[in-house]
Amino acid sequence: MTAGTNGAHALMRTLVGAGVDVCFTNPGTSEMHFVAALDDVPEMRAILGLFEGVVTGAADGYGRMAGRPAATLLHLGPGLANGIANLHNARRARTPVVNVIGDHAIDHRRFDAPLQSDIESLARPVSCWYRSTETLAALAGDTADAVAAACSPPAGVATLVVPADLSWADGAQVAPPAAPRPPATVPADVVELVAKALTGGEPCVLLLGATATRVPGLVAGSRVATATGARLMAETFPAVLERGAEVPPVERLAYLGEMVADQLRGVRHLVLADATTPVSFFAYPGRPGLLVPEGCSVHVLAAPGDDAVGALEALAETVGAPADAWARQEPARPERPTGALNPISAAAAIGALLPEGAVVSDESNTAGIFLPGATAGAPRHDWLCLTGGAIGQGMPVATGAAVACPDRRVLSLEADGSAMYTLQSLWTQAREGLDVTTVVFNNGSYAILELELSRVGAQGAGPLAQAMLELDNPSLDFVSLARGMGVEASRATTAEEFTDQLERALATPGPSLVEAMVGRGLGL
Ligand SMILES: Cc1ncc(C[n+]2csc(CCOP(=O)(O)OP(=O)(O)O)c2C)c(N)n1
Ligand SMILES: [Mg+2]
Repeated sequence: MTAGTNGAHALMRTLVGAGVDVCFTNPGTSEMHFVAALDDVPEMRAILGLFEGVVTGAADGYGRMAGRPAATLLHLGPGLANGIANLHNARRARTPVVNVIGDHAIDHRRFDAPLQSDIESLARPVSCWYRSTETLAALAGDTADAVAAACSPPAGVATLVVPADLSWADGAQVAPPAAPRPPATVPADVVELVAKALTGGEPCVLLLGATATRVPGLVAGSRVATATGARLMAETFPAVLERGAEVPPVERLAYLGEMVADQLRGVRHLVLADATTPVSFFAYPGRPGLLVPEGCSVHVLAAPGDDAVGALEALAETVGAPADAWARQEPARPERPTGALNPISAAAAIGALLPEGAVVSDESNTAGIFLPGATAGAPRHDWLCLTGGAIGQGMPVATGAAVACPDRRVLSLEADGSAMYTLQSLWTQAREGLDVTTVVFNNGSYAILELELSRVGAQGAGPLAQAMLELDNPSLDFVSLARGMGVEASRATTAEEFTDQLERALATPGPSLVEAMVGRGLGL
C-alpha cells in the first residue's frame, strides 16, 4: 500500500495501476473530485460523452477491442439509467467494464435530495458484480476488486458506487491490482463425449460464440469441422467476429427464426462452444421459440466462463485433426458498383473498399443484409455486432473501438433510426480526432418494424400505425447533423457517388460521415 491523497485520487491511481487507463464520462457534482483528480493522474485518459448512452457504449467498444476494461464515470441513478441500454449490450457481449457511479455523500442520503434514487436496483440487472463502498479504508480495495470482477471469465460490467464524501476525504490508500479468476478448463471426458457425437456419422453443427469467434477459436473450430465433416457456424450477433481473407470462414445463424430452421434442418448434434442454445429473438404466434430442430441433441463443449478455445483445441486433437488442416477464406472483392444506390450496391462499395485491419461496428440493420457476403473476402478485419438488440449501440461502440485501436480504421455502419439514439458520439469522435468513418443508411423508416408488424400478426394496422414506423416527415438531414457536431459529411444518391465519397472518407484522418440515400427497398 502506498499513501494516496483523497479518495478520488486513490481510486484513479488504483485503476491505472490495474491497467484501466481510459475513462468515458459524463460527470456531475458528486463526481467533481474525480474530475479534479485528472490533472494529477495524467495516465488516465478521460473522454467526455454528451449522453450516458455514448459513455457506456464507448466503454463496451473499447473493452471488446482492447481486451481490458475502460472505466465509466456516471452521475448517480439518473446518469446510470441513461446508460443502461448500452450496459445491457455490454453484458450480452461479455465486455469487461468498470462502471463507476458517484453517489451522494453517505450522510446526505437521509434527506432524499432530488437526485437520490435506488442505484442498486438499476445497476444489478446489467452487472456481474456490484458494490457500494461505505468506508474510505475500503475504497481502493473495492476498486481493485471491481477490475478483477470485470475481467473474470465470463467478463462483464462491474459496478462500483462511490459516495461523494469518500472521494473528497483525505488519507486514502492506493491498492495493488487484484488477480482475475482464470477461465475453467473443460474436463477431458466432456471433450471425449463431444468427439464421439461429432464422429458418429450424423449431421452435426459446431456453434461458436463469445470468446470463440476470434482467430484461435475459428482455427480450432475449422480443424474440427474439416476432420469430422461438422458444419462450423457462429452465433447471430457475435461481440467480435474476426473474418476476411485467410481467416476460417464461418456462417452466422440468421436473425429470423424461419431462416434458422432452414439452416439447422436435419442436424442431429449441435455442439455449443461458448454459444447459447439458439432461440428466436421474439415470440411469434404459433411459431417455436426454441430453434433446436426435433431430434437434435445439444452438447455443451464450453459454457460461459470456460476456456472455450482450449476446449476446441483439445477437441481438434481428440478427433485427430492435423494442425494446419483448416479452411482459409479466399481473398475476393466485389467490383465498384454503378447505378442505383441501394443496400446491394452499398454493400458492394463497402466490400470493394474495406481497408485491411478495419474494425466494423455494424448497426446497419435491414440495409446491411448483403454486407456479410460482399465483405467475406475483403482483407482481414473485425466485425462488431449488436449483441443485446438494444439499438443505439453502433456509434458509441465505434467511438470506443477507435480509442482502443488508434492505428486502425473504424467503419461505423448505421441505420438512420438507430443513429438518432446516440448521435452525440460524433461530437466525441471529432473532439478526440478519432479515425471513424460513419455510413448512415438513410431509408427514412424503421424498416425492420414494418416487417415485424406483419410477422407478429398484428391486425388492423392502418395509416396511424404506419406513421409510427416512418422517419421522413420531416426527413432527417444527417449531413447537417454531423456538421453541427464538427464532423465533415457528404450525401450520396448513386452508387458511384457513394463509392467515391466512401473512398475519400476512408482516406481522411479523423471522423467523417457519408449519408447513403438507399431508399426503402432492398435493391432486389
Ligand atoms: C433500445 C431499443 N429501443 C427500441 C427498439 C425497437 N426497435 C428495433 S429495430 C427499430 C428501428 C430500427 O430502424 P433503423 O435503425 O432505421 O433500421 P431499419 O429497420 O430501417 O433498417 C426499433 C425502434 C430496440 N431494439 N431497442
Ligand atoms: Mg431505417
